[in-house]
Amino acid sequence: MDNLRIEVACSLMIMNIVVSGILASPGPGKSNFQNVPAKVVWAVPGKDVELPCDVTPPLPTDSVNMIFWFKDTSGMPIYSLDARLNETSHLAVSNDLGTRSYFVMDQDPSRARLKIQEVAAEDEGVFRCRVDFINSPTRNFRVNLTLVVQPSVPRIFDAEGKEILTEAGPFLEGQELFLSCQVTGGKPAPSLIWWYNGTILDSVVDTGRDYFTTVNQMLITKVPRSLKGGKLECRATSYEMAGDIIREVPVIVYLKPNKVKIVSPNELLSCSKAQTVRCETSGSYPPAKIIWTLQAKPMRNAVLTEEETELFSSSIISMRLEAEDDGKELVCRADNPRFPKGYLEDKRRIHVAYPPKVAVRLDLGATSPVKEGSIVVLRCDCKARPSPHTFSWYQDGHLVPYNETAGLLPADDTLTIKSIRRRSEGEYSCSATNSEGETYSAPFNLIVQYAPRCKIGYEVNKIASVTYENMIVQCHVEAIPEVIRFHWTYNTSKGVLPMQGAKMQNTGDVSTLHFTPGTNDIESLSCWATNSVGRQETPCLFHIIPADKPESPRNCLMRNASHGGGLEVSCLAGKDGGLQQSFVLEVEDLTLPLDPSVVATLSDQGDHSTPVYRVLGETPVFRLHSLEANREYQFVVYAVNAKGRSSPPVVLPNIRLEVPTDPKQENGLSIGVYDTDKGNHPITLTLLLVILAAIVMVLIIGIVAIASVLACRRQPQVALRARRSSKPPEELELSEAGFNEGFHRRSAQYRASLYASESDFERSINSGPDLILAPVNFPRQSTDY
Ligand SMILES: *[C@@H]1O[C@H](CO)[C@@H](O)[C@H](O)[C@H]1NC(C)=O
Ligand SMILES: *[C@@H]1O[C@H](CO)[C@@H](O)[C@H](O)[C@H]1NC(C)=O
Ligand SMILES: *[C@@H]1O[C@H](CO)[C@@H](O)[C@H](O)[C@H]1NC(C)=O
Ligand SMILES: *[C@@H]1O[C@H](CO)[C@@H](O)[C@H](O)[C@H]1NC(C)=O
Ligand SMILES: *[C@@H]1O[C@H](CO)[C@@H](O)[C@H](O)[C@H]1NC(C)=O
Ligand SMILES: *[C@H]1O[C@H](CO)[C@@H](O)[C@H](O)[C@H]1NC(C)=O
Repeated sequence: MDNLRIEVACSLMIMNIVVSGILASPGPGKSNFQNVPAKVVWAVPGKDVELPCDVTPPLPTDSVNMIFWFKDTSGMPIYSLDARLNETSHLAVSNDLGTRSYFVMDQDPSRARLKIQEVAAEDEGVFRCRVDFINSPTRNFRVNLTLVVQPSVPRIFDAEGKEILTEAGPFLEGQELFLSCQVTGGKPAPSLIWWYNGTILDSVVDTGRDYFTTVNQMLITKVPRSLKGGKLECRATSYEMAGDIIREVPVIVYLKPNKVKIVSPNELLSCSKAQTVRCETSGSYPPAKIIWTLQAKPMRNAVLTEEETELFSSSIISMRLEAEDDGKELVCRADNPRFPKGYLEDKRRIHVAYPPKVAVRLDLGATSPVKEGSIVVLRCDCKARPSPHTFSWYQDGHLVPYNETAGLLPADDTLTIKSIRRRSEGEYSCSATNSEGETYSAPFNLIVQYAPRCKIGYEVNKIASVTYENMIVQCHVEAIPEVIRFHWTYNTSKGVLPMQGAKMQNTGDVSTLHFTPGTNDIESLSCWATNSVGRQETPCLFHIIPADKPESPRNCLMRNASHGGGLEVSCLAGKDGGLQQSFVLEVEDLTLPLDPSVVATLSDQGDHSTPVYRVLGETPVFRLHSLEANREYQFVVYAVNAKGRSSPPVVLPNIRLEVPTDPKQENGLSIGVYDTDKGNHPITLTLLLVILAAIVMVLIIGIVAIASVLACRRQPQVALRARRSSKPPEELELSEAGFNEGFHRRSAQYRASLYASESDFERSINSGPDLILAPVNFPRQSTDY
C-alpha cells in the first residue's frame, strides 16, 4: 500500500515539476546551459559519489525555489526538490539510479550535492543541476560523472627489455640498477611510482609507448647495500580513492665484502713448526672466498680451515714458514666470486723467527790468502731473528779459545788473529745461536801466504859423495804462493860461493841439482827459494860427507810367506852409507855339491862350493817360490851401494824343504831348519843322476862363458871384469831361481854400467860374488821374485 502511494505521489510531483519548470523558466534558452563547462567528477565503481551543486542565492534576500537534476541530454529531471518544502519534497526517478540518489542540503548552501550510492557503469554521464531562485535568474551547473578505470597490473622490464617475472637482478652493489615499470589503461591517466620501503624512488612518468601505456623507468646509479633482500614496488594509481595497483619486485643484490681482517695478533712466527693465522670477512653476498697470498704468491704447503655463513667467512691458514719469508707481506683477500673486482684485502708484514744463517768472511775487503804476520779479522756474517745471543768460533772443528798470548781474540761475531802464522791456516767456521737453534757456517779456508821454507824433514841433509861421481841433490821446500826461483850456494873452506856450472832443474817446490864434485873441497850446499812473499830465511842445508859402504841388514827372519805360498826372507835395512843401497839375497843349494871335483869347477870361493843364486831387491824382503823339495839351502843377505857391499853378510840358518806327506797338497813344502854341521844327506841313485845332469849342464855353461869372454875382449874394461870373474853371470842360473826376463835385462844393464865405471870402485867390489845386483831404479817398491 505504501509503495503504491509513493509511486503515485511521485509521478504526480514530476508532472507538477515539469509543468512548473517550464512555466517558471521561460528566460534562459536551451543553449544557455549547454555552454556551462562540465565539472569532472570521478567515481569509483561500487563506491558513493557526490555531484556538487552550489545553491547559494546570488542575493542574500533571495532564496532557492526549486532544484532539478538532469542527466545527459534528457529533458526529464531525474531528481527534483522544492526548496520551499521540507524533506518530503525530494523526488527521484523511479529507476535504479533514482533509488541510489539523494540530494544533500548542507548548512553551507555552496556545498550542496547530489549523493549517488554505489556508482555503476551506466551512471556515467553529464549531469545538470538547475537551481531556480525566487527572484534571481535560474542557474545551471554541469557535472561530468566519469567512472574510474584501474590500469593493468604493472609489468617490470630490465635494461635489456626482458620482462621480470619473479626476481630482479642480480645487481651489484654500488653499480647501476635500471628497471622499467609499465601499465596499460587506467582512467584517469594513472600515476606510476617506484617505491622502496616506504620511500618514493621515482615518481616521474616517462612518456609511454602509446596512449594507453604508462611507463616509469627507474635508474639507481649506485645500488645501496640496503637494497639487498628488499622488494621494490611499482605502484600505479589512477584515482586515489580507487587504490593503488602494486607490483612488488624482489631484487637480488650482490654485495662486496665490507670487512676483512687478519685477526691473529701480529707476533713473531717461528719457522720450526706450522703457524696458524686467522682471517675473517663479512658483508659479502654471496659469501666471500678467502684467498691467502704471501708476497703476491699463492701459499704452498698450507692447510686451510674454512668456515662460511650467509654473510660471514673465516679462514685459518696453517703454514710452514722459512727464513726467507721474514718481512714478506701476508695478504688475506676476501673475494666475492660473483662480483667482478668485488674483493677486499687485509695485509700485514710477517716476522719470522728462524735459526741463524751464518757465513765466515774476511773483514773489510781483505782477501785470502793473507800474508804471514798480518792481522786477520774474520767476521761471522749472521742473519737471524731474533738476533743471536751467542757466537762461537772453530778452527778445523775445534773451539777457538780466547788467548791473548797466542793472539787469538774471538769476540762475538769477529775473530781477530794477530800476527797470523802458518799454523793458523785451516778451515774456520763460526756458529750462532738464537731461540730457534744453533747454526754452523760452512768452513772458510784461510790460506796464509808465506816465504819458502824447507819442507819438514828436509832442513838438514847429509849426502855422501864419491869424487867425480855425478850427484843428484834434491831440495824440497814449501811455499805459498809457489816458488819463483831457487838458487844454490856452496861452502868451501874459502867461503860461500854461488853454485856455478851445475845443472839445476826446478819443478814446483823441488829443485834438483846435478853436479859432480871435483877436487874442490865442498863442505856444504845451501838451497834458497824465493816466492812473491820473500826469500827463504834459512836455507836447506846439504852436508857433504864421503860415501861409505852400507851397513849390514839386521833382524833377518825366514818364514812361510803370508800369502801366495813360498818362502819369505825379510830383514831391516841398515844405514846406506850416504848412497842409495840395494839388497842381495844369495841362495846356495847345499845338497848339490856331492862331488867335490865338480863343485870346484863351479866356484873359486874356497868356503862355498855350490851354485849361488842371487836375488836383488830395493828393500830387504825376498820371496822365493822355486825352491825344490828335499834339498838343503843356505841364505845369505847383504846390502850394496856404489861404494861396495856390507860386511859381514848375514847368514841365515840352513833350511831343508821336505816332501809333503799328503801328495794332494802340492804347495805344502815345509821348512826344516838344519844346522849345517848336523846335516845328513842321504845319497840316492836318482839324486846322483840329477847331480850328474847338472854337472854336464854346468860344463856346457862354462864353455859358453869362456866363449863369451873371448867375444867381449874388444871392450877392455868389461873384459877385465870378465877375467876376474870366476863365474860369469849365467842366464841359466837366473832361470833356475825363477827370475823373469825383465830381471835379466835390468841386471845386464846394470852390469854394463857398473863395469864401465871407475876401476877403483871396481876393485872394491871385486871380492864380492860375480853377480852383483845393485842400484838400478826399479819401478816397483817391493820386489817379489
Ligand atoms: C567527461 O569527462 C571525461 C573525462 O575528462 C571526458 O573524457 C568526456 O569526454 C567528458 N564528457 C563530456 C560529454 O564532456
Ligand atoms: C625501511 O625503513 C625503515 C624506516 O625508515 C627502516 O627502519 C628499515 O630498516 C628499512 N628497511 C630496509 C630493508 O631498508
Ligand atoms: C795460549 O797460547 C799459548 C801459545 O799458543 C799457549 O802456550 C798457552 O797455553 C795458551 N793459553 C791458554 C790459556 O790456552
Ligand atoms: C859456510 O861458511 C860460512 C862462512 O865461511 C860459515 O859462517 C857457515 O857456518 C858455513 N855454513 C856451513 C853450513 O858450513
Ligand atoms: C811353514 O808351513 C808348514 C806347513 O805348510 C809348517 O809345517 C812349517 O812349520 C811352517 N814353517 C814356519 C817357519 O812357519
Ligand atoms: C514538512 O511536512 C510535514 C508533513 O508533510 C509537516 O508535518 C511539517 O510541518 C513540514 N515542515 C516544515 C518545516 O514545513
